[in-house]
Amino acid sequence: MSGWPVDLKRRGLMGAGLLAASSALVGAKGALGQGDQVSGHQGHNSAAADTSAHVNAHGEMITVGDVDSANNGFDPTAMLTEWDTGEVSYLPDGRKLRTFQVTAEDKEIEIAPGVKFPAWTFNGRVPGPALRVTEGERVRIVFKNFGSHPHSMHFHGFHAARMDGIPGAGLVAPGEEFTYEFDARPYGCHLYHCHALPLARHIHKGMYGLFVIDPDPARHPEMAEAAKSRLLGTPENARWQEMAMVMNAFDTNFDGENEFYACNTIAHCYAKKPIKVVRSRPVRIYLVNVTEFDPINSFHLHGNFFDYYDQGTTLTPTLKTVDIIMQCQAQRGILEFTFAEQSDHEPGLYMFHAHQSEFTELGWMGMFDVVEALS
Ligand SMILES: [Cu+2]
Repeated sequence: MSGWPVDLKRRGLMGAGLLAASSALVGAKGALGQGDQVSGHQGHNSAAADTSAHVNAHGEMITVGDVDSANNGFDPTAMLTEWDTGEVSYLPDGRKLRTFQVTAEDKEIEIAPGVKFPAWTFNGRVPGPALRVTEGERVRIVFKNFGSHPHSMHFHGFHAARMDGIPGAGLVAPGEEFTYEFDARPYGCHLYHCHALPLARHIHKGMYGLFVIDPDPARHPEMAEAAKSRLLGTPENARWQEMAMVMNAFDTNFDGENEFYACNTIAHCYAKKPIKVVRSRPVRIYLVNVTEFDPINSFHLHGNFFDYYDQGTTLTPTLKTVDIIMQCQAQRGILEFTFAEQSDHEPGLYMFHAHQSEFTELGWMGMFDVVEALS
């Protein structure tokens, strides 16, 4: 931290409105509240006027301009529904084996318009691929380190000590590879991350991702319907609008404090491009917090309430009818809600964000665009 001018610290940056021109943060009022902030939304007639007013009201909080997703090689909107289910084969005992290929590589990414971050990535993206398997399957991850530092994959779940991804148990030197293997248990919403030292730096650089284990309905006959609704590929699951969200943040000047916050890496991405939600279909969010340097993060939904499954390891909610949950680092869970049941849920924009206001202003805020049907 020492050696950095105080104005480059995030609070000085926000308070003084500095760097408005050279970085992406909005400090100058003249640049704010423009209708083209939501240019992708102009065709949405019923909410267009409201949208403009809403953005005007909040415009001073959001970044100006667009991140080049093509150059990054990943798009936060696509990321919401991109599940990596690996390659399926069968073991001699007939059990399903899912094999994943994961690489580590150094890669500069753009996290806010014009703001580059020297990330360490899994499969070239931050967060890494959202790996999804079914309870009881064998999971095999072939991990190759093309990066400049030793890295690993540490999975939250049941596994042997030698598969732990800590130094001495699957830490991989540059140019080397290691195969992690274990059974997928327990079902839930988990994560994986690099466990190389120093830990905070390796995680903060971008080495993490969702690891979802769907429940096997045959193992939960008393809750088979709930289990089927969670199992990717079933008709019961297909009616849900499922999304993968990773709350993260970036310390762009390496002073041990975050300058930008986001859900799926890009500051304010879902504020500028609201997430379409069909009103008649329920929503399920797999959410994990991997924010380093701040003890907690949170998710708050406007105009609605949700049920929450802490860690996703139960088929009944651990919290019912709440509109905010908080997660410490590595905590995760499943949110379920619908806009179909309340008559006052007309189509339109419903904000979601961290309820740490500073995180919101620095990038962790988005919108659901509730529509009657996809156009
Ligand atoms: Cu690492």
